[in-house]
Amino acid sequence: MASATQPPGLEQTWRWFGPDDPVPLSHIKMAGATGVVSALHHIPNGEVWTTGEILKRKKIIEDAGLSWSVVESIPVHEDIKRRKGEYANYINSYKKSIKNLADAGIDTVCYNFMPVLDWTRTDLGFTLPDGSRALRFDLIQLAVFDLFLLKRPDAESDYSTAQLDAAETFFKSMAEDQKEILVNNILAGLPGAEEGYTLKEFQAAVDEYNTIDTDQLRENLIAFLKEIIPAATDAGVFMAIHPDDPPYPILGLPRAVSTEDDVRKLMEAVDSPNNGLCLCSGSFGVLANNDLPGMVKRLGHRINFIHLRNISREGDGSFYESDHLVGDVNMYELMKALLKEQLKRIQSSRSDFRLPMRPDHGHQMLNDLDHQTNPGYSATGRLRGLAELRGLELGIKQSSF
Ligand code: CS2
Ligand code: MN
Repeated sequence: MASATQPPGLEQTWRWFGPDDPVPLSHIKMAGATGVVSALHHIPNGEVWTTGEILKRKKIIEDAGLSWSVVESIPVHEDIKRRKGEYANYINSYKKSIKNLADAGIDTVCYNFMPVLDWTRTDLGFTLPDGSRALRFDLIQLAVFDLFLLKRPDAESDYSTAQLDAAETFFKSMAEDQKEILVNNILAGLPGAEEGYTLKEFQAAVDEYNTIDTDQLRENLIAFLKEIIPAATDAGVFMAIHPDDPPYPILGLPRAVSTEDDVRKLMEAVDSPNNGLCLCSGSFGVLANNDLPGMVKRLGHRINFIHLRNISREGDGSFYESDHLVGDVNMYELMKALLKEQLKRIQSSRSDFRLPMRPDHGHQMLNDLDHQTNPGYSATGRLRGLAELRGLELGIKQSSF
């Protein structure tokens, strides 16, 4: 129970990709999550999510004894990000989807504003010393893709001489099937990304950003916020923007949500609690300058959704996804700051204190290794992550509040 001195704890949620997800709702229930994070992936990007489709998904989730806590994500059409073409129509559709979700009783929507690609990894089966498998992002492998497989014009200028040399050596050592796997990992390998591309289509999509730099992308994002946040506020929906992953420009594409300063600019541009952040510790954590507990202290009142996972930085922007409590993100300080934020909300009578959190990705371990899993979205690996985070939370609540 919430009291004046102890927070109830973050709402424990779990991402479910819908009826085709190899992890069924019954297992999510056994993992102890109460909320489900889901999206209507079958609806093409840009189309309105109808009340009928929303209610259908909601019923499936509720019949399993769970609640549809957060929508992740309503994808933002490339035309909106570039503010070209049919962007005005797509924004209208976006507003209608928000309204339809609100009418169905769903009040939190996550989204991102990364050009062309959602999150990016180069290795989807990086074996850790204990035999479990993790996701990894290797900047040299990204350079190999960029320079020798995509052959992006002028790509050389984005890398140092040492990186160019390392990429060339690596490329020469690769067998044909490894090249294919790398292309597939980057262009089509990850769940939640709504777009899939061939190399040619991908280059064409990247070219569309030739004239859009960081400032222009930020302007386009703010223009989008100025239209959707009033609609979300009217509907009572809390929007949560997910940071860039990785949090720096790749493949010549601009980035607008990588640092605390980026977030502050967005929060100030449209100053409303409905214009909020999805605090993804694994995405922000890749930059050592992103002080996550400090970000919660300073921007906590605008956090509408939380992704908790850890990473190990490998220098040069490369990293792998480490165990939830072990890595470069200080999960203890972060959890403590989040619980303090929750307590603050309760004490100031804010109604939005549930603070939904999900273990964001997990390793493939134990029986995951013999099952089909969506990369990052294993059952046992995430179960371990959630269980560890739950224990950490309990320990903090019992000792420091
Ligand atoms: C990824 C993304 O790291 C992550 O959370 O799984 O798919 C992310 O959920 C989306 O970019 C949010 O819009
Ligand atoms: Mn995330």
